[in-house]
Amino acid sequence: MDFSKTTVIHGTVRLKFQLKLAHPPLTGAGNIGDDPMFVRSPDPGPDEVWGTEDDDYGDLRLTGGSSSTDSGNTDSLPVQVTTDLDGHARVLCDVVDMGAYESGLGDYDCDSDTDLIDWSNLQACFTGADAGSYGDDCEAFDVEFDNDVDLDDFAVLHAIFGG
Ligand SMILES: [Ca+2]
Ligand SMILES: [Ca+2]
Ligand SMILES: [Ca+2]
Ligand SMILES: [Ca+2]
Repeated sequence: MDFSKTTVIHGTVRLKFQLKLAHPPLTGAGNIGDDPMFVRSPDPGPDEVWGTEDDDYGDLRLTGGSSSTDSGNTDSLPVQVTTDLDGHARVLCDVVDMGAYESGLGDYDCDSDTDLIDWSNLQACFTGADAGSYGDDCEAFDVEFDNDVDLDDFAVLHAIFGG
């Protein structure tokens, strides 16, 4: 299977990826033919057959620069879906990402980079444990999306920022 020809299909109710080989590539609103730039693409293993023991289902989190970032249809998101598969906010930077994982943790200014500018906003977002709501864009710092920005979040963010 040649994943350079993978097509990401937009728009299932649960906002999961479907991976298909398309010859020619699919057309239509919301479909993207680009490489989704997963952390690790699925691979059928040395036997090149899916459904066997050597299959690798990959790591379907998006890497920086993926065209699937902020490309989902936020209006199609069921109201009960508030987190992604990692338990982070399902919508960061105002638009849901395609796929099962939302990217952008720590990216306060939504420029697809986590840097000192983002870090400098962390203190203003810090609420302490169980402190209730926080300001706009602070959800990028609420790692487990429990409506606070506290030391638990800080520990994860510190790693993200390369501390
Ligand atoms: Ca296999
Ligand atoms: Ca997003
Ligand atoms: Ca940023
Ligand atoms: Ca939190």
